[in-house]
Amino acid sequence: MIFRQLFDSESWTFTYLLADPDSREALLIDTVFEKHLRDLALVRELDLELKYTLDTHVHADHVTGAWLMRGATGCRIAVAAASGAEGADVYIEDGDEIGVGTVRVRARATPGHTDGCMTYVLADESMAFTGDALLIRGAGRTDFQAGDARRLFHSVRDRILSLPDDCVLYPAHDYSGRTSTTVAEERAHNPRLGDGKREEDFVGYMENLGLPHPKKMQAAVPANLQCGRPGEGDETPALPDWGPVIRTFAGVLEVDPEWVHSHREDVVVIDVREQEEIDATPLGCISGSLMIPLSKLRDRMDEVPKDGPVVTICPAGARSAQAALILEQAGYPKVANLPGGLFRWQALGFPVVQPG
Ligand SMILES: N[C@@H](CCC(=O)N[C@@H](CS)C(=O)NCC(=O)O)C(=O)O
Ligand SMILES: [Fe+2]
Repeated sequence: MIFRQLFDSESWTFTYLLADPDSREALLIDTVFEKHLRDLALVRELDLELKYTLDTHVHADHVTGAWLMRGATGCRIAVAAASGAEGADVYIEDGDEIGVGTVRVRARATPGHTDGCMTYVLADESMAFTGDALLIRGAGRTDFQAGDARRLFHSVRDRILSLPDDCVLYPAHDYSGRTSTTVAEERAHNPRLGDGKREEDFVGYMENLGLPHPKKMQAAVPANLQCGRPGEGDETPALPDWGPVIRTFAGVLEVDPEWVHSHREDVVVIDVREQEEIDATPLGCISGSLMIPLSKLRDRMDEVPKDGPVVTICPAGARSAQAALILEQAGYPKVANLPGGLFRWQALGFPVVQPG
């Protein structure tokens, strides 16, 4: 199985990518709205076809990226029927199986943090995605969204900690840098829910957490009840629209070389090679390029026009990626790297001239 754990440092949320290496089909558990382009980039770079987004529950602290993902990939949105969310494609009940190719998860209703929480257990019970029912050495709060500490106690004890000892548990959040745990570990060391802790202990613990409500709760819950559909006027993570531009998983904006070739007149090309390098290797350059070595770019930025599209280039497209990042961070609204650089440009049969 292809498996990745992703993290959103704003909401401390984990997103999980699961995919079948043969069919290349994938599902994403608990996507985050603001991380849409990152997750999309990973799916694209791993050459996967996203089939489902799957949310463990109606989150109170962040908006799901499910609606955006469906729009971008045509995937189906899956949520628990008991979540009350509208606009999904698949409504999951306790015991249902969902998956892609050989990667299958079975839903276990684990209410208590919310009344629609699901834990998704991999078919061989080697992994489980517990949402906010079980957190590492903790548990999701039970003071809103129909939360119920007694219910959560039984959900976790009977439906999560009853899994095999070595089942690895992946929560939806961690607030101190921990990433996973196991059933045996939580049974031995969970201070609220581990072996020997009684329901009354747990209820007392949960009634006295004293946590402030999540900052985004007022907006997040209604949005998640619509599977993350943005409201009117809400800002959505979007790619620039001045050309066929993507953002890579590395965070770099890249533009299609063919488009640059056919729109050469509209684009300022910045060649960031150092002079010695140009002298030493007769690679040629794209006609009309502005020659600004990467090492001088920060000092010579006023030579780069701000409004029009700017495309950075170097032999292999690596240092020019850094140049694109520098310009983007400096506020250039239309900048992108030329992936593959001059080598690819020439391999595509596009012309170069000798630098003057
Ligand atoms: N400070 C965070 C609070 C996050 C929060 O309350 N998270 C919920 C999950 S949605 C929880 O159960 N937290 C348990 C804990 O913090 O121990 C925010 O504003 O978003
Ligand atoms: Fe939650």
